[in-house]
Amino acid sequence: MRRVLNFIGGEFCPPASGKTLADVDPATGEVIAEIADSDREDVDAAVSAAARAFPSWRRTSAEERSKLLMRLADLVEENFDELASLESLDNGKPVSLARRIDVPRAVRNFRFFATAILHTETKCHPMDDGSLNYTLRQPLGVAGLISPWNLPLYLLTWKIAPAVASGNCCVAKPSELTPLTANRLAELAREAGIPPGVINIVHGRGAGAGRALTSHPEVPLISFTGGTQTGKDVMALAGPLFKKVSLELGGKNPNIVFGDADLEEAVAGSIPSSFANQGEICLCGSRIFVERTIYDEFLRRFLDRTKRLKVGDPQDPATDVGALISEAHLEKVSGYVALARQEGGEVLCGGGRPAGLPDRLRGGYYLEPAVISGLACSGRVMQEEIFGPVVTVTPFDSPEEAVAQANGSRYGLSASVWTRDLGKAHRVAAALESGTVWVNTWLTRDLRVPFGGMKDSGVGREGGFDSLDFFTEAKNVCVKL
Ligand code: TXE
Repeated sequence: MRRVLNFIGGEFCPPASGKTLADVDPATGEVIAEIADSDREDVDAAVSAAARAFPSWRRTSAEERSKLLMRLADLVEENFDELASLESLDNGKPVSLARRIDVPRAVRNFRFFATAILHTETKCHPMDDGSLNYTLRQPLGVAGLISPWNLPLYLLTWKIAPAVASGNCCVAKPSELTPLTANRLAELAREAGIPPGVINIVHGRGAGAGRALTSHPEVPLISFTGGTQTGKDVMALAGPLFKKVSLELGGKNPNIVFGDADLEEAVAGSIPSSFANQGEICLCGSRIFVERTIYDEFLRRFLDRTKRLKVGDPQDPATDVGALISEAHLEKVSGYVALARQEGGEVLCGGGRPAGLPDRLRGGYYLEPAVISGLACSGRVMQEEIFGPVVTVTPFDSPEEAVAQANGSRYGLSASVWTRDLGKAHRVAAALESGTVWVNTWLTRDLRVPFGGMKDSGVGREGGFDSLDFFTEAKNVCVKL
C-alpha cells in the first residue's frame, strides 16, 4: 500500500498525530493509499519551514529561480507516463485525458512562470517637480495554496509555479481525494534541487489542514480553487486577518449555439464542454442554449454523439468518460438526474449506471452521460452546480433571450458562444456576465490572459502577469529630487 506523507522542509514526514485517511481508486472503489490526515501542528511546522526558507529564496536571483523551475518542468516531462497514469488512478479520469491535458499543462505552468519572471517590468510615475515614483513588486512570504481534486496536478502547479517563481515560499494543501501526483511532485522538486522549505506540501482534510492554513497568521496570502461553499468559509477565515485572497470557485456555464453557427463544429465542441473529465471541470458548459431554428437538429446530432461516448475503465486509452471522484459525489450527481425528472424535465439519454462493466470495475463510480431537456431555467437543476456528466438543453428565440437565460445564474465563470456572425459574437460576449467568453471554441487556454470568475464564481484574477501581481505586493517608492 502506498503511503503519502507530508513534505516539510525538504523531508517526507508523517503527521504529528499519526492519523491517516484512505485514498480510494474511483474506478474500482478500492483503497490504493494511506495519506497523512494533517492538522494544525503539521501546518505550523510547514509554515515555519517556509518562513525559514523565505529570506534566502527571495534573495535568489530571478535567473536562478527560473533555472530551478525549468529543471522541475523537465522532470515532470521526463516522468510524463507515470504522472498521467497516477492522475488517472487517483481521480478516475481517462488516462488519455491526463496525457492530453493534465500533465502537459503542469509542465507548461512551470515553464510559463519560470520564464515570465525574466520579463517583468515595473512602473515609474515622474512628477512635475522631477520627483520620481517607482513601483517595486515584492514577494509576500508564505503563500497558502489549496487545490481541488478535479485537475489535481494541473491546478496545484498553476498555484505553486507563480508563487515560488515570484520569490514566495509556499505551503500547498492538495485535495485529500487526489494526493498522489502532488506527492510525486514533491519528490521531483527535491530532485530538481529546489531548496528545502520553498515548496511544502501538507496532506489532509479541508476541515483540518485546510482551515489551519487559511487561518494561519503567518500566511498572508491564500490562493484557493474549489467549491463556492468552501470559498465562503475560506473568505470568512481569511478576511479578519486581512489576507490577500484569490478564489476560483464553481460554475454553471452557458454554452450558446446560434442558428447561424457551423452546426457540426458546435455539436463537436459541445461534447467535451459537457462531458470532458466526467463533467468535473468548473469550466464545463453545463447549460446548453440552442436557437429554436436549429434546436431539433442540434439535439439529434448531440444525442447521437453522446450515446457513442465510451464510459468505463479510466486506464483504457479508448475510454472517453471515466469514473466520478467518489461514491458520495456519484450519489449527488445521480440525485440531480432524479431531481430533473421531478422538476418536469425529460432525460433524453444516460443518467444511469452503464451496462456491461467488467467485474473489476463493479465497485467504481460510473454514470452514463445525461442530456436533459424541458427544464425551467429557474429550477434547481439549472441553477446549482452539478459537477458531473449531466447537461441541460434549452431553446431560445433571440440573442436577448439567450443572454438573459445565460446571465440568470448566480455563477459567472465562463461561457461559449457559437455563431458565424462576428458582430453578434462581440455583442453577446460583451453582455455575458462571465470571466471568460469563448467564441466558437471551448477550453482554449492562453496562460497570459486573466482568468477568474464573476459573481459567485470567485474573486480575483490569476494567469500571466495577473498571477505575478497577485503573488507580489506593490510598493511605491517616492524619491524627491
Ligand atoms: O470541494 P472543496 P469538494 C465544486 C463541485 C463539487 C463541490 C464540492 O461542485 O461538487 O465543489 O467539492 C479544501 N477550508 N468544485 O468538496 O471542498 C479541500 O480539502 C480550507 C468545483 O471536493 O471545495 C480541497 O483541498 N480548505 C471546483 C479543496 O479545499 C478546505 C473543483 C477543494 O475542496 C475547506 C472542486 C475549508 N473549510 C469542486 N474545506 C472547481 N471550481 O474547479 C475543503 N477544503
